[in-house]
Amino acid sequence: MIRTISTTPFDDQRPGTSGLRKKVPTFAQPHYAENFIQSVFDSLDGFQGKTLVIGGDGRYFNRTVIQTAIKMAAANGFGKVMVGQGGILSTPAASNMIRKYEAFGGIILSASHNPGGPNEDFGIKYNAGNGGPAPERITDAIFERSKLIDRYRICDADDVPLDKIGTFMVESMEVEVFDPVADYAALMEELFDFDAIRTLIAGGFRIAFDAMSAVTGPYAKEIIENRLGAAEGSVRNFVPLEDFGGHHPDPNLVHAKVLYDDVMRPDGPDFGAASDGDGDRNMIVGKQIFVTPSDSLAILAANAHLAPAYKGGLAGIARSMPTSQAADKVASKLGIGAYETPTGWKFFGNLLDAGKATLCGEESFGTGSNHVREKDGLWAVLLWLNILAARGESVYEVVTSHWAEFGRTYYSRHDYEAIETDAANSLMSELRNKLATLPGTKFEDLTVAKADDFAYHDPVDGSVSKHQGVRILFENGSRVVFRLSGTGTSGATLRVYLEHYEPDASKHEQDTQGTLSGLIAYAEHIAGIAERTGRDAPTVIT
Ligand code: G16
Repeated sequence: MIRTISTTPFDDQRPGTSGLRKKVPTFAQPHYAENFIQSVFDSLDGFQGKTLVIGGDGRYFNRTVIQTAIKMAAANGFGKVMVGQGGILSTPAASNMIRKYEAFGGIILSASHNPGGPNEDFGIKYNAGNGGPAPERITDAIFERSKLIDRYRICDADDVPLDKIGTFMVESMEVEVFDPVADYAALMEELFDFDAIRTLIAGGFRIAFDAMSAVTGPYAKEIIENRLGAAEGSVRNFVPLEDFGGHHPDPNLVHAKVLYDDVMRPDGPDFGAASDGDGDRNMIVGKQIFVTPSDSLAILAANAHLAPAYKGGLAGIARSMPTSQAADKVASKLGIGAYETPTGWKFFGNLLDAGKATLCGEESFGTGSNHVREKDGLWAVLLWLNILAARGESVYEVVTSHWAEFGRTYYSRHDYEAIETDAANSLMSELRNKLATLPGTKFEDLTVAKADDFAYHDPVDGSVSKHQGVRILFENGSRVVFRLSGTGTSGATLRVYLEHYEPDASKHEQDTQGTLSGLIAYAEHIAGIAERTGRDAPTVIT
C-alpha cells in the first residue's frame, strides 16, 4: 500500500561538495532521510516507469536507508530499481550501472572517506542519467525543495532480501538485486591490457592493495587476485565492514600508513595502492616513492596511450583548481585542452559528456576518465599497472623520468580539521577582502603576481560558480590556495594547498615540506591561521 506521510522541513539539507553528509544520528531522526530522498525525487522530471540504481559503500545505516529508498522509489512511480547485492555498490560501479543500463539516475549511499559507525558519518548522493553526480542546478533545487517539503510517499511493504541475487516486486515495481562486481570487472577488462598485467605479475611483480575494509574489497579481490593472478593476500582488508574496522577509510599517508611502510621496506612489494570508503579514491606508492595525486594525474595522462582504451590519444585533461598544475604541462606538450574546474567531481561531467576532456583528476586522491562519470580508484590502479607493464619500469623510474621531462611540481595540502565555523568563515572573508591589495606585494623571495577568488565559467552550459577558493599566484609560478572543505561533518575544515614548480632536475629529490617552507610561512603570514584557529599545526598533511 502506498502511503503519503506528513512531514516538516529540516533546515540543514544543503548538499555539499558531494551530496548530503551528516552524522548517523542526524540521518536517523524520524523523517530525515525520507525528506531528503523525497526532495530529490521532487526535483526531477520524467522518471515515471524508469529505472533507478541504488547502492552504497556498506557503512552502518546503508541497509536501512536502501530499504527506505526502494519503498519510496516504488511509491513515487519508478518502474524498476537495480540494487547491488548486500546493498554494496562502489561509486564508480554505480556510475557504470546507470550508464550501461540507461537508468534514469541513481542514489548512492556513502560518506566516502569519512569514518562509519553508529556515531560516525553517512551520506546520500543523487547521480543523473549520465552516471555523474547531479550538477549544481539539481543540487540547488533539492535544497530549495527540502526547505518546503510537507509530505513524502512510501510503500508499506516487506524489506527486499538484499543478499539474494534475483528479481522481487515491491508493489508494482520490479527490484533486481545484482552482482555488484560483474559489470564493473568486465568494463575494466575492456579498457586495459590484462594479458600484459598478468605477464608482469607472473614475472614476480608484487602488489599490495589495501581496500581499507571498505567497498573496493570484493572488486579488487576479483580483479587483482582472480583475474590478474596476484598472489592470495595481495588484496588486504577486503571484507567491507560497517565501521571499516574502526579506521578512517581514507587512502593517504596518514590513514594508509601501514601499507606505505610495507612498500617502503627493502623486501616489501613493488607496488602499493589503496582505495577509500566508496571506491572512488586511490593512493599510489612505489618502492622509495609516494606519488602525489596531482603527479599521478599528469603521469597517467602522459602515458595513457599505452592502455588500449586510450591508444588513440586524449581529447583533453581536466583538473580541479587546487590540484597542481603538473597536468597542464602534459596537456600543453600533447597539444590538447587543459581545463580548471572547482573542487567536486560534478564539475567534470559536462566536459566529459561534451568530449572535451578524457582524463580528470583532483588533488584529493581522485582520478578518472570518460569510461564513467565518477572518479575511479581501481581504474587508476589498473591504468598504473598497465603503464608499468608496457614500459617495463618501476614506479620510481616512471615518476622521476616524468619530472626530468616536464619539471617537478612540489605539492602539499595542509588540513586544519574541525575548527570553529565562525573562525574559518572570518579567516576566509578577511582573505577575500585583502585580495585586491596583494598583487605586487613581496614576502621574502616571493612576489604576488595575481590573487583572486576562483570563479568557474562552464564552457559547455555557460553556468557560473563563484567563491570556489582563494588563489594567490606568485611570479615564480608557485601558488597558495585556501578553501573550506565541503565534505566535513564537524565544524569547518580549512584546506591550504601549496605548490612550487622546479624545472631543474638536479633539485628534484628534495624534501617536500622543506621545499615548500617559504610558501607555508607565507600562508601563515597572510591568513593568520594559528591566531584565528588556535592551531599551531595542521591536523593532516598530505
Ligand atoms: C569529494 C568530491 C571531490 C572533492 C573531495 C574533497 O570526494 O567528489 O571532488 O575533491 O570530496 O572535497 P572537499 O575539499 O570539499 O572536502 P569524495 O571522495 O569525498 O566523494
